Amino acid sequence: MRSVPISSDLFIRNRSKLVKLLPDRALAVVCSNPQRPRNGDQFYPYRQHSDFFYLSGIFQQESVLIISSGGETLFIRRPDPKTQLWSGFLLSFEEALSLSGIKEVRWLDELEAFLEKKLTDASLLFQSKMPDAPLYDRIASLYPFTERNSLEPLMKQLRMVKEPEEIEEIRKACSITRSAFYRVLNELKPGMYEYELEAELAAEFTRRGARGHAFEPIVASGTNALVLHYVENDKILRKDDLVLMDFGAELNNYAADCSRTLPVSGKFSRRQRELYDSVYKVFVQARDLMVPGVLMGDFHRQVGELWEEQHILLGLYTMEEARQKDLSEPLWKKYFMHGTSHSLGMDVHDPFDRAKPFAPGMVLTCEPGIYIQDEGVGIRLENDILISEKGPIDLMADIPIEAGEIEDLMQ
Ligand SMILES: [Mn+2]
Repeated sequence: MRSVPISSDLFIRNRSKLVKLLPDRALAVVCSNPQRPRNGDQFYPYRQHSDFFYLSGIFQQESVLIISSGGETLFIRRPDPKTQLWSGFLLSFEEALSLSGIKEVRWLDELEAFLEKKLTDASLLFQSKMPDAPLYDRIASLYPFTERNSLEPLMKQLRMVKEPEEIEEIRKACSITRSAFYRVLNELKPGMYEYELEAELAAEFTRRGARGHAFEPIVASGTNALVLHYVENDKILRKDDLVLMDFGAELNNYAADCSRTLPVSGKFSRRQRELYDSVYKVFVQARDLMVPGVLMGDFHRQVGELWEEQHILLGLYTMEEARQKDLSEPLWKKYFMHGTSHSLGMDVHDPFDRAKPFAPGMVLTCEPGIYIQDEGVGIRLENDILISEKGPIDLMADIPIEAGEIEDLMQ
């Protein structure tokens, strides 16, 4: 094990919360992710389905979880010598019980007989959305007349608010992400390639027991930062440029999501500093707005107004020009065209219901940015924020962000 497994208490609690949301006589069927073929006889590195992991703590493929108010059963592959020889050990009943807290564990080859019996008195079968999962297809073909509903809305409701164990995992992922950032601060030099910084991030993630990047990292220098989802990371870092990095470690299936923008030379030019400070100012003000009761849409609009003030100060447009624009397409969107925030958890963009206000236990990113085509500059700063009764808790408060501090560290 690269990292300490999460206590089964979490998964026991998660399942009991799901059972409370299930309608009478409903049976929830949740399948593990299949292995995704890559090429030839090779597969992509295995990643468990987030819903499945949330409810079971089990990382193994070809596993099925059946949950109803009447009980819970976990099906896992029957260990056989050939699989164990080639692919390593499969979970035993005892190991599956200790990871998940599920007392009834059975072999997968007993699933059909089990469902046959269960489905006679269950009217609904809930499945979470997942393309090309052979197990789902098989179950669907066996019971074509059973009413099927998506588990997705229920899982979204649950996963939006994090349990203490989940917050702890995100904190750890943030701490690993912080180490990686320090490593980049030390290594960054003009003339390097963007992918060399990507490698520093990956090296630190792996060294610290993370499974690697939680998402494709962005290392975008100069005008590449204007491409919001730039992942080529193959250009040379030039001394007068900024480099925008959007990166985060994944630990025990939980993600961190951080963005920093650094001067390649170690020192911001006057204009770069002006722009950087405007992003930092909006970041600090936006973070203060992240309190219980706020709606995501209203939050973003408020941040847009903060931006308008900064844009005018930066000389990008005048107040008169801003007022002339119709409200549906405000001028600030020209320089800040993405959202300010998204939910973070097992998925870097975790399920989130925008109709629900911010609530304690939610972990949301705060990521204002400025992108100026005419000047060839893009800057984004992003931290992960825990919503609490006592105000926003910045889980990345210890990752350097202020321009002066960044310059000092790069000397
Ligand atoms: Mn983000």
